[in-house]
Parts: sequence; structure tokens; C-alpha cells
Amino acid sequence: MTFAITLGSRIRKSPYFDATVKAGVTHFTVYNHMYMPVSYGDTEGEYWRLIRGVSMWDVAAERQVEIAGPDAEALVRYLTPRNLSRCRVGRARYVPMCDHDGTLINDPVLLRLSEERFWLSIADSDMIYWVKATAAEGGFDVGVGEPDVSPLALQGPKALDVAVDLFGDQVRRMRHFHFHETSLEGIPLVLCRSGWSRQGGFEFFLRDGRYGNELWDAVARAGAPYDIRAGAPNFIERVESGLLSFAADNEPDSSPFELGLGDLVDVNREDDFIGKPALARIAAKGAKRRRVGLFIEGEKLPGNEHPWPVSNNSVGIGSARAAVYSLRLERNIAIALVCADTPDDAPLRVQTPYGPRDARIAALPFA
Ligand code: THG
Repeated sequence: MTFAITLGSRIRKSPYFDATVKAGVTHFTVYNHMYMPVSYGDTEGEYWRLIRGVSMWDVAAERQVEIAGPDAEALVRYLTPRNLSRCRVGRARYVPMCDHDGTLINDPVLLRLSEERFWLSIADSDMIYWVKATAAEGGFDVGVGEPDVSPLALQGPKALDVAVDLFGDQVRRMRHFHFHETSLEGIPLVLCRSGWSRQGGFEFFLRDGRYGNELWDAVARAGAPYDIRAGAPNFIERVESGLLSFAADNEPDSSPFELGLGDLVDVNREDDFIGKPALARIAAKGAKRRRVGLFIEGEKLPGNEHPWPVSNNSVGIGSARAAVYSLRLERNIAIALVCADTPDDAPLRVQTPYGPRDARIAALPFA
């Protein structure tokens, strides 16, 4: 089967769009109403470059919701169940956001740019409406908007070498989730040690979309000695690493507890936040599902196009949400949501489109 995606104004192009086309992008997904590259046609090469070298990704679709004004901190605290008592300027935090039922509705990275200015770097859901409505209904004195900011990710064990060549030795001292404003050849950006892989790296938050191609080319030039290529958020690596993919891994009613984000929820906070009573109830009662790894037996499987049903002694207990053949472990693995009472050693079966397969629970991240 071959499909094409029709380009049109309802879906937005990234400032790096032309650069990624030039680099040979073959597959896009749509994320936050933008085209986002997911493949350049070399699944194995892209994976091993991320594990052993360095890769550059157009992740402009991770849009920023900016909250600025005297009540910015109060609003941010109200929007997430995470305790932000020690979030200083220049620091980022992974902050689940929930609705009033305690359901996860996004899992952004929060950046504190100044005392009164924050970015929520969002996953795939329309958070700007939620944040605007919450601000207006609650009478918070803030402005909420989507600034012209477009992240470019540099990921892999050699990302640090490329960043040092671009910005100098001081980037070696940057710790995970620390950031600062800087520029590259006059292009304004925020440099953050972060990214959606466990291989290490940086994100360049481009501050002016007119310079997308220039920034892309500057990074590509600096990366050339390290054999950098265009890549994309990597499905295999993220399943191995157990990174949550919002909307892929969760059910529409999943709470952070069942997704492994319970440590980021503080129901004992003194101040109020959206979903607090519901989350306190779920915390007391226990989550009904849990997110686990699976080893799936048998021959190499293609990635799943939809959740695959999982059963225990012929009783349905959940689904494999993200399944893939691990090139590193040389076996099929998956991230699954299963009933909370499923024992770790349960003999499971996964209904794949290629027939039923035996499976068992594995710890996340995969070793
Ligand atoms: N970068 C930026 N924005 C994003 C993402 C990103 N927005 C959407 C999506 N990705 C958010 N999801 C995640 C999930 C995990 C992490 C970051 C974003 C992550 N987790 C670390 C871990 O699990 O080891 C650390 C978590 C922590 O220390 O709190 O980095 O990739 N800009």
C-alpha cells in the first residue's frame, strides 16, 4: 500500500519543512495540526545513528503555549498536578496535565523563561484552548498565546560534540532540563538539554520561523564531521526506553497513575489544581490499569497500526499500544496497558494481524 498526504493550508508547515524535504523525508505524521517528519526511509540506519552517533529532528510540531503575566506562575501551578515549588528560571520540568476527572490530557515539558513567563512545550492535543479558558474563567492576570517558536532536536551520544562545536565548551556543564537564551550565527534560540530519547542531546527552540532553513543548515554543517543525518522521533528507541507517547500509549480516560507518571502527581499539595479531588480518589483506590512492557514471541513483527488486544487465559485484559521489533534486543517488544491486577508472570497472548503470539510482561525501560 502506498499513500500520499495532501498538503493544504489547514495543516501547517514547519519552518524546517523545505529543509526536511531536501534531506529526503519519506513519511510525515500530523501533530498539533502540523506535518511532522517521522521517517527518511532508512529505519535501521536512523535507529543506529541515534544509538551510536547523532541525528537531527524537526520537532516544530511540539508547539509552545506561552503564559506570561503577574499570575503566570499561579496559573501554571493550577494547570498541573506536579509540585513546582522549586522550579527556577532556566529550568524545565516534565509536567502532566489532567482534566477534572484526573484524566491525562497532555504531558508537556514546562520551561520557565522568567519569573512571569513560561512555555508549555506540548504533545499532540489542543492545549491552548484549555489554558485560555482556564485563565479567563479563573480570572488569572495573564496573556496566553502560541509564540513563533519551533524546536529542532539534536539527539544521540555525539550530540554533545556537535553542540560544543556550535556553542563552545560551556554546554558541557549544562545539566538535563537546564536551558538558556542564546543565538547561532545571529539566529535567536533557546538552547535546552532535553529531547524525546534516552540517548542524550539538546533541543534548539528557534525564536524566529524565518530562519528555519538557516538553522537547519548550520546544525547539519556542524554535524557533518560526526556523520549527522536527518532523523525523527524514533519509534523503536522510544519503546525500548519506555518514553510515553501521549495519545498512542493511553486510553481516552487514562490517569497519570496508570501511565507510570504517578511520581509526578502530588495530591498532598496545599494549593489547588485541576483534577485534585479526582486524582486523590484514584490515588487512594488504586489505578485500574498499568502501563507495562511486553516481550512478544515469534518472528519479527512490523510496527502496529492500531492497539493489539492482549488476553490472559482467553480473557481480554488490555492492549499492546506500541509494538515494534527491537534492533538492539533482537526481539519483539511493546508498551501495553493491562488490568492493574495482571501478575508479572501471567502467560499472555497478543492478537496481532499476523496471528496470535505468546507474550509476557517486561520491565520498562527495556534493559
Ligand atoms: N520536547 C519538547 N516538548 C515535548 C517533547 C519533547 N512535548 C511533547 C512530548 N515531547 C512530551 N513528552 C516527553 C516525555 C518524556 C520526556 C520529555 C517529554 C523526558 N523524560 C525524561 C525521562 O523519562 O527520563 C525525564 C523526565 C524528568 O526528568 O522529569 O525527557 O521531547 N520540547
